[in-house]
Amino acid sequence: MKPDLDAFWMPFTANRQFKKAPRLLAKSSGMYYWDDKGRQILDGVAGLWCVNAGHARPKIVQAIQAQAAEMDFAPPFQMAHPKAFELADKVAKIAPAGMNKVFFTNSGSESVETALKMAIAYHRARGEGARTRLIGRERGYHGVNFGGISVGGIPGNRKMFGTLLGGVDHIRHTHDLGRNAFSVGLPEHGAELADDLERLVALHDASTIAAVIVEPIAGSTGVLIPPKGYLQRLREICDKHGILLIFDEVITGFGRTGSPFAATTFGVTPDLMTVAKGLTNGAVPMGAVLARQPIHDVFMTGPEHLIEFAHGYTYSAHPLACAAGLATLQTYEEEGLLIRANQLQGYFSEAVHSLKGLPNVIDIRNFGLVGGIELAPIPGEPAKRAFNVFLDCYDKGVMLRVTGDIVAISPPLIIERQQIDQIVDTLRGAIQRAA
Ligand code: PXG
Ligand code: PLP
Repeated sequence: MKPDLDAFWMPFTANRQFKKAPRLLAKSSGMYYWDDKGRQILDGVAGLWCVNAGHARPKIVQAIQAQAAEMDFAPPFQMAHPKAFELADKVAKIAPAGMNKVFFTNSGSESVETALKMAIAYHRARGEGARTRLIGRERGYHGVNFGGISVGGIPGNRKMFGTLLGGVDHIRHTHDLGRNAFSVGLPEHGAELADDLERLVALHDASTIAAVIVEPIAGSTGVLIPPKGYLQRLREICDKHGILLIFDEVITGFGRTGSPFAATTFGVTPDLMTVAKGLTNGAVPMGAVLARQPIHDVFMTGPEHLIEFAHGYTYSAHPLACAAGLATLQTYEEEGLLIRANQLQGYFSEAVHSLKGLPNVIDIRNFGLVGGIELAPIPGEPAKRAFNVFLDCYDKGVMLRVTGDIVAISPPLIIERQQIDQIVDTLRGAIQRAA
């Protein structure tokens, strides 16, 4: 039976285009989707950067089924259930050393709001209540809630929504085609762009700044890889001025870069870290904020019967999400998935860079199991060329993502070499046809 498509106002979708030619997914397993007509589609983007272990993994499916039957919901305020503690403990164990406090949310957007509030409240609790300013980065994506779009730097996600949060500023982004086009792995040039934070410190004074939030690799804006030494430099400047550093690892978390978190891969430990997506393999919505112990401890004062941090969601640490998260981490561990991107990145890198020289390909960038191919826009019609490539690939049985005129690849971490070839070959054809 064909559903009536009218009522569902689709998120981040060209609704009218979609409803004229719907792309309906009906089933998933491993590396594949099947559409409503039974056509097989290779998943080149892990759903939406989240299905890191591949689809419908048996342990995760069973864990969710069993949990739904055993206990559907437990209130997370002043009550709890054992799996919440178990999952927090397991997440802390794979996190960068010292990031051992875990606050659960239901999405990346909620994780971002939570981390921003934690940062401001932390300074206030320490007696530096003037540190309220939040610094983001141009082209950053931090979800869609008001805090997230305020520190975010994607104009299209901001311009419709008024004045946003006050007291926010942005450092420059690191995208530099002039110096870094077709870099393999980390770009050479641009560590000095971290010094842009010094400009904002000079303008606002460090005593007014609570935190800086960046994605270690910017995903949603089109796969921007940090220049060599950039994140280290940002960490040093934050330390120098007592500013908290927040890494938004919603995409980079859970194996995308070849270790559990990009913080580990790049050897830079933030103060707070936001995660979501891969935490439950996308099977149940869940996010989290990881905090360094001393940040948490600042809150743990005052009368013991009083709530220390006035924040939380009805569905924080939802039992289904916790069950899915535990089974997900177990699957990652058993199959070595959190480091598998390391083993495959050489092959993946050569494959995506083989697209160099095709018409309109103006940059290719990659790290771990994430790749971005930037196309020259059709004059006067920005975003159309990449959208055509996306539709063409989908038609040929490969699902990718596009943002503006950039094509993103971020497959499940279980991908095999010949599936990497299939993605790249399909993309090659589509880019040629879009010329
Ligand atoms: N931070 C980052 C770094 C993200 O990538 C979020 C926060 C928000 O997470 P939720 O779960 O609220 O969506 C994200 C999400 C894309 C795309 O097309 C990327 C995301 C979401 C939707 C689309 O690249 N990332
Ligand atoms: N709006 C109303 C009226 C509510 O009562 C609540 C929660 O109790 C919320 C919003 C927040 O919902 P959630 O906790 O799911 O984020």
